[in-house]
Formats: sequence, C-alpha cells, structure tokens
Amino acid sequence: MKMAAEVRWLLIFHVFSVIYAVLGETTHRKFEYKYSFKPPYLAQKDGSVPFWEYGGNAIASSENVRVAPSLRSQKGAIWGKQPITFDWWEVELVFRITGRGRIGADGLAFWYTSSKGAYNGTVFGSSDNWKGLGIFFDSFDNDNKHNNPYIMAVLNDGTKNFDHANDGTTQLSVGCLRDFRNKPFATRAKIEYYQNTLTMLFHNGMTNNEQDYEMCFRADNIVLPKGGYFGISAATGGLADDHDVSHFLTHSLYSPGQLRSDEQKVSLEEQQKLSQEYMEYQKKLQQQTDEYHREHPNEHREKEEFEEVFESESQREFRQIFAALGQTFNTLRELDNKVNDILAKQDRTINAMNQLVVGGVQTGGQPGQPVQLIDTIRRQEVDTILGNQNAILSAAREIKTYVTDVYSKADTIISNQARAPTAQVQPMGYDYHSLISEMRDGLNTLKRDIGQMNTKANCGDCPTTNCLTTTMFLLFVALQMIILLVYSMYRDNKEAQAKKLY
Ligand SMILES: [Ca+2]
Ligand SMILES: [Ca+2]
Repeated sequence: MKMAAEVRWLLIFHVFSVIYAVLGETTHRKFEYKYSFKPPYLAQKDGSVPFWEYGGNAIASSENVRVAPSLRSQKGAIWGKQPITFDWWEVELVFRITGRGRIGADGLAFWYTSSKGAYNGTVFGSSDNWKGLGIFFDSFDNDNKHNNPYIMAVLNDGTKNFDHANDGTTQLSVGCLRDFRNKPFATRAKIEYYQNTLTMLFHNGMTNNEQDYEMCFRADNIVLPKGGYFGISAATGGLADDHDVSHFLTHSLYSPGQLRSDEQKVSLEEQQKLSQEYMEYQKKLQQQTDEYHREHPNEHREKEEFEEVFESESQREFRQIFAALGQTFNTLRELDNKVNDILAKQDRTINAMNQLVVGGVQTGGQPGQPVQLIDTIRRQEVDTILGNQNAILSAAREIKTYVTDVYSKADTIISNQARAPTAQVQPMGYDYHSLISEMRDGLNTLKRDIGQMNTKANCGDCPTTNCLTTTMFLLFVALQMIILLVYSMYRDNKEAQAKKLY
C-alpha cells in the first residue's frame, strides 16, 4: 500500500513535469492594462474610464459599465481609445444581462474592428458595415425560430449590412445556442484570437467557479485587420434588459520564443539593480519597524490580541474536517442517485425479460406442435439471467440501504459539528468509567481472597506445598493491572482513530 502511494506520487510528479515542459513551449501571455477595465475604481470620480471612451446611453460606475440600461430603445457603447499594438490576443469579458421579462432584448456585442464604431448605431448599439469581427450575444428572437438567446461571430469586410430580420443567420460564421440572461452569477466569455484561429469559451454563470468554461465555437483561417480597436456595445428595443460589463481583460499572446529573448535582456540588466533596491528597502523597513516598536511598546500586546483573530490549529483542523465531511456528503448523495438509477434500469430490464419470455411462449405456434422458442435464448438461460438480475437487484438494494445509512450518519455528524463548532475531543464517558470500576472490583475481590488466605494460614492446617506465597500474589496483581492498563490504552487509541476518521 505504501509502495503504491509512492509510485502514485512519482507518477504525479512526472505528469506535472511533462505538463510544465509542454506549457513552457506554449503561448506567452501578457496583461494589457491599456486595453482592459475592471472594478474596483473602474470609472474615476469624474465618470471617465481610463483608456476608454463611452457614449450613447452607456453609464460607467466604479463597479461596471452599464452599456445599455433596461429602458426602451437604449443604445450605448464603450470603445478603447488606442488601436492595439499586438497581433494575437485573448479578451475575457465578465458581464450580466438581466431583465424582469421572460424574454429580453436586444443584446450585447463585442467588437474588434479596424476603426471605432458609433455609440448609437443600428447593430446592437454600434455601427453597421463594420470591418473586422463582431461577436453578438443576441437575446431577442427576430426570426421567430426559437433559437435565441444565441451567441454568434460575424465577420464583415465593411460592405455588408447586418441581417437583423434573420438574426444574422445568413451571415453567421460560427455560433452556439446558450442562455446568458438572468443567471445567479456573472456570465463570462473568453475570446481568443491566436495564429488566425478564433476561439470562444463561454461560462454560463450557474457557478461562481472561474474554471467552468465550455467551448462555444472555434474557427480557423480567420483574418482580422491589424491594429484594430476593441469595443463593447448594447441596445434595447421594445423589451429591455440591463447590459452590464464588469471586466474587460485583455492579454496579448506571443508564440514561444517571441518574447523570451527580450525578457532575458531586461532581466540581466536590471536584476542586480532591482535586488539591491530590494535589499535596501528591506533594511529600511526593518529599521522603521524596530523604531516603531521601541516607541510603542504597548503595541505588542495589541498585536498578540490581533493574532487571536486568526484561526488556531484546532480551528483549522475543524474547518478541514468540515470540508471533508461536506465532500463525503455530496459524494454519498451522488452515489445514492446512481444506485437509484441502477435500480430503475434493473427493473426495466427484468420487465423486458419477462415480456420476452411470455412473448416467446405465445408465438410458439398452434397447439399440438412443439413450442418453438427463439433459438438464441433458452428458458434455462433466461431463468439464470433472471436469477442473476434478482441477485444484483437485491445487492443494489442492500447498497442503497447502506448508503442511506451512511448518508444519514454523515448528516447527523455535520449537524452535530455545526452545532458545537469546536474540534475538542469528546470525553470518554461510560466506557472509561466502567473500565475503572471493573479494575476496582477485581482488586476488591483479590483483597478479600488475600484476607481469606491469611485467615487460613493463621489456622495452620493448610497444605504448605500448594499455598500461594505473598510474592506470587503481588506478581499476579501487578500482571492483571498491566493487562487492564494495556487494554484500556489500546481501546482509547482505537476510539481516537475512529474519531479521526470523521
Ligand atoms: Ca436578434
Ligand atoms: Ca432567432
């Protein structure tokens, strides 16, 4: 078992080193703050967003940009001030489209175009006849084909008008059917343009986990104009949603080796200087800290009190136990569901088998002729299979009972732990006391026996050869006590281990 664990660790280590080696050869990413915005302080006090310009009905706050508010016929957009200076990029959008209606309108657009679009245009709030890429989150089903909300990428060379009536299906490059309205968490889109491949991953906002992206589309041989502008726009119609974008995070992407030589040059030149600065800074910080402590000796106590705010070892242990229990609970619930599934499937199979048998006899032909069963399966085999099925069924039921039992126990433990949130070990209680009283009773019996022996010895008529000596007696008592002690330690140890398992 130990060996297996070591082998497993070795395997994991190798897998990680391989992944690291592979990643070392993959794309290099660099955050581009001049083409990004995010909270807090998304908009400054005067309402402007650094490196961006917005207009139309768009409003920027410190938390997000409301590109179009939930009022009728609103249009707004926000465009980057500067054209981009890199070829390949990835943009992560975090947005929420929310409205009180069962259906909303019109939608949100992400743009990468050779020039900035309008702030009150006809295509989701910005200009038609764009040159470059538009990715549309189209909420409203204009062509009534029940295929909205829809996410689509539309390329335009500057000559085409967007086909609103057909929801762009005639011009669609790629897309996917995803609901992005009224989600419990923010929806996200990751748009990557790298070496002429356009990829979009979408996060449906059902969880708060940033990793829960799924593929929406991927298209090869996409040629976009160089040095274009990023933008976001949105529009409402007769129906209206709030269109809020909280994060626009741009990374430039570089192929392996493209950046590395430059970076190394920088590091060699500046490394020494930086490390020296760092050392000086550390020294200064230490000096100032010492001075501060000398001048404020009482602060020490406050600091200690402050440290009490942080969790102790037992608290951490408890938190870990709690998390593990939660996981166990979820796993058990899944297991229970699966067992239920299996049971349902078994029932269906048995029914089907029974019907097959009945059907085989019925199609056996006219009376008087030998019954012809289907050649491939015989009665005996069917019986065997049925027997097996029943065995599996009962086994599955047993598993279910067992799982339910464990499930309820885990539930009780979780609720108990929640009620008394400390990681203290419970007192031993009855068992320990009974053990001690057992020991006491044993000693009392021994004492009584010794007394009797003494009386007998005083009588002088006991046989001398078989009489117990006092040393033997004491030895026996000591032996019994040791055994009892060892047993109690063993039991305590086992109980402690059992507790640790929870
Ligand atoms: Ca539409
Ligand atoms: Ca449609």
